[in-house]
Amino acid sequence: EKICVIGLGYIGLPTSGFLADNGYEVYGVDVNEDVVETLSKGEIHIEEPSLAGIISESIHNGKLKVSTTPVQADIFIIAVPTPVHDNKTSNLDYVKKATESIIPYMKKGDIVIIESTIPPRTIDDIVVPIIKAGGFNPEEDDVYVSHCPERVIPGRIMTELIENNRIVGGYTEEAAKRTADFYRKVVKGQVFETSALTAEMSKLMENTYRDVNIALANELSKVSEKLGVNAHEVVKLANMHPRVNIHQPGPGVGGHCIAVDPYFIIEKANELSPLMQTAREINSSMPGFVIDQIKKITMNIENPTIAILGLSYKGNVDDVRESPAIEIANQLVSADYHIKCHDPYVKQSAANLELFGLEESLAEADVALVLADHNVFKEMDSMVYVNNMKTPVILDTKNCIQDSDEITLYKIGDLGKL
Ligand code: SAJ
Repeated sequence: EKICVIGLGYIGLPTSGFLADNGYEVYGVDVNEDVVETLSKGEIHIEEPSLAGIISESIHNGKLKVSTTPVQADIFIIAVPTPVHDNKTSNLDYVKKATESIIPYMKKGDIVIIESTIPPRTIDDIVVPIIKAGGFNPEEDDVYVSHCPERVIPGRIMTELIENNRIVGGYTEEAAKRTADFYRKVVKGQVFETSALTAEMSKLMENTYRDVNIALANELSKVSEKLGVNAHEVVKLANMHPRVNIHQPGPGVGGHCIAVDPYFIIEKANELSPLMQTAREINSSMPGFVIDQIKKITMNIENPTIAILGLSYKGNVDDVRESPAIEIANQLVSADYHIKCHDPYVKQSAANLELFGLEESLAEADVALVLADHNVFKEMDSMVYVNNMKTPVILDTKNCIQDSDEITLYKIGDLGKL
């Protein structure tokens, strides 16, 4: 069977490599010529554990071919971005264009799978009409259209692609069955069949569940600061209860999924989703809360210099999309702080901020602001702060830095003592 994957980003590229590794003849398509050129040399343009080896091997053994235009195939997998506009409504342009782009290459009996995260009813109201306009009749099962939402977590994609359970929502029952049978051949997790709408909604609720729970933890950190209690200790102890799982407070929610997906539900049911909307507001307010904490810590320092450690949206990844750290850095600059950023994963071009080496960023700094829980920061000896900074004061927003006698360590939501 021949598979054509549209979109070679964080989902499409690992999926292409994974399927090629499973023996399929895979054609990867991306509109970005630079991406296609890099990949055709067997190199990759994103950072993800174990991905480089699989791509290089499948390009060199010919199982994976890349191009800027689709080819005829038996299965089409669409994995393109679904961002939100500035007003937080969904932008489905890439899904529409990708679906249109495969029409000339489709034949009867083909399976079309949308893996991108999409608002409820997108398969029924947007994808299927495009395919019908292309001369097919998915109602009559002359082609099979399904939504199988990706559920992999950056940093563990290659493992989760194999291990995770999958939801397959078919436009028809037969579409669900055929699509699910395809995934059953390659994944170890269970594959559940349902309708397209239920699959769309289930995926969105997974990420919304996380967003709401993280908002609860973030609200706790604000309340804790007012009450002078350590939020992290509260979370740890409350979570000893068998039915409680409070999430971790932090500088906000980043990445291209959890900070975006709730809006796909909100736009369809605005008046019925106050909890989801408030969760978004709380999480979006966290960069401002971090700035207030920096203001408190540097109250008595003239022209303070802040070393920012970590710009990606979470630990051990290079992705800065929707990263609260970038927003915090920019807000500090606007508030006339002198900042020096360091992130061993992030490329200067992606961050749009000047980046320094670790010691350079700490040199002469009054405060080190930790915004990502990279392992290298967790494992760092506290003498690195002592030896480089003007004063070894640290604000750890990710609860990942070990305390020691030589440093003054503050955690997010734990400045009550100041
Ligand atoms: N975060 C917190 N506190 C927590 C957990 C996370 O502040 O307790 C923050 C992180 O620092 C980060 C953001 O939330 O900024 C999101 O991080 P994450 O690691 O929870 O999730 P993502 O966005 O990397 O990936 C999520 C995953 N969804 C779920 O776990 C339900 C993943 O399985 C999805 O495939 C992915 O979204 C996606 O593509 O939709």
